[in-house]
Amino acid sequence: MKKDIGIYLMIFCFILCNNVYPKSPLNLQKIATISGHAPGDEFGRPVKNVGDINNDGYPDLAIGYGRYPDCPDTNRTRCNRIDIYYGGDTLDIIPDLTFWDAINIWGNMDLNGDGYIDLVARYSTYFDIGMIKVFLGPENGPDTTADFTRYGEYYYHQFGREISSGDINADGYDDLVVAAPFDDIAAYGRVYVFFGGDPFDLEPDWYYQSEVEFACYGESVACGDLNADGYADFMVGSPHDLSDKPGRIYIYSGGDTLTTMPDFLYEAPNPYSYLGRKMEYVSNWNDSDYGMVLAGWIITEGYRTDVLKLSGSAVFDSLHTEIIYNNYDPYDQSFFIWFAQGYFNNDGYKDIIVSGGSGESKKMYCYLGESDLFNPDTTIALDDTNTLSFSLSNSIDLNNDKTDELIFLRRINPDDPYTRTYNIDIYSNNPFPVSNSAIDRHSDSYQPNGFTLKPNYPNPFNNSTNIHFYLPQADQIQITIYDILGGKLHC
Ligand SMILES: [Ca+2]
Ligand SMILES: [Ca+2]
Ligand SMILES: [Ca+2]
Ligand SMILES: [Ca+2]
Repeated sequence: MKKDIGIYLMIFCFILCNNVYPKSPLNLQKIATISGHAPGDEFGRPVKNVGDINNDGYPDLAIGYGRYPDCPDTNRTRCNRIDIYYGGDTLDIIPDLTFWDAINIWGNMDLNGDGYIDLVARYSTYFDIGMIKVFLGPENGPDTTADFTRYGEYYYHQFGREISSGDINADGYDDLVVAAPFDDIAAYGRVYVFFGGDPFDLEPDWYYQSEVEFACYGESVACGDLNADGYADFMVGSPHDLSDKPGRIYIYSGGDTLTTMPDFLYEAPNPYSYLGRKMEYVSNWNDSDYGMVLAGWIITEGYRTDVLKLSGSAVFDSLHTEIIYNNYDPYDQSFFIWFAQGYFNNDGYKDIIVSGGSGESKKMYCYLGESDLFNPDTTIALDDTNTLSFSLSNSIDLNNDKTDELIFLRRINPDDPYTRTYNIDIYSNNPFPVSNSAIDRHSDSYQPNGFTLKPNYPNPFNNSTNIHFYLPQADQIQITIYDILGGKLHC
């Protein structure tokens, strides 16, 4: 009997200890505020982590204006503008590079395989045809002169409204997925894939147009490896915004060639679900080799927002789907409208933060990995009384210390269009210095602290490849190349 009690106690303790096992805490501190230019300028649309575009080892942050009042072209009273802020051990909050008239920008991709991050930006056109420009990243630092330009095909096509990238055919070059979810006929929606290469070109290698009217196919797109076969897969959301049909997620498996037949198709169980308006690919969740897709939708009953969780696996037929209800606040209609993933505390597990609520009750639901995503580990409420309204914008490791910073958009006087102003607040679990004066981070003046060896490019390669390295001072060096078994090949 005594022994039995001991076992029960052990089991009880195991359950209890398992439940109260402390995760590494999230202790966010505000490290910087970047203010907009003028009331009503829509500062903070968009906010993007574009990757390390000036080749100094620190990821760089893009922040846009939707209605900037002081345009270089004086015929216009408002224009779009996107600024890039270079990351660093000390952050300065002075823009380093400006893309005038760009509505949105995407980075973190190398389309021509030269080891330098390339940028793709979206621009407005007459009749909302849509246009994108590609800026290949040169060795001597980024520039704002476009290398390629492409327009949409139809009026109101909104070409470039959403863009994603990944190496879909696993040839060492990132590929570009570009959506045009509307048109002037019946909003079928069309998505294009442009394979990367050297030389790169902006001629589509794959496209598909929905056969269903008002499908808005491409209102969201995402890219990533769901079945861990080394080929990035791509996903297309088709929310049927303009009809009563249920929303859909199409998944196309990456490979050496692509077909227009999806490898997996998920349709929401209810009409007016708008599944596919918003979609995120998540890598490395709970240390899994397989990717995961999260997609927001509306459950008609109660008009509440929930999330479809689609977990990757080796075989596409058996992709596992679950519906994540917001148990914390079942009537939260804004759940999953804003989203960020990254390494926010210091435990090395991928974390997810989902924002929800509205106005004064705005909350951030934090799922600090490892997590099943059904119950948040903690919630954050950043709103100040009455005048402030926060939304989560993005994450980026600005000082490259393996802890991602969280970027929030703060609106002051959000209900008054004449005085509404916007600030960007940067929070971190590991604060670092911020300077109000400009720090020169151009790559030609970059002095590395220590030895850095960059990945070779192209990779794979035939008879030659380039290997970049940085030294803190000029010195004699020796490079030795080993094969995968550790045998010395070349010196
Ligand atoms: Ca950088
Ligand atoms: Ca490149
Ligand atoms: Ca490729
Ligand atoms: Ca950091």
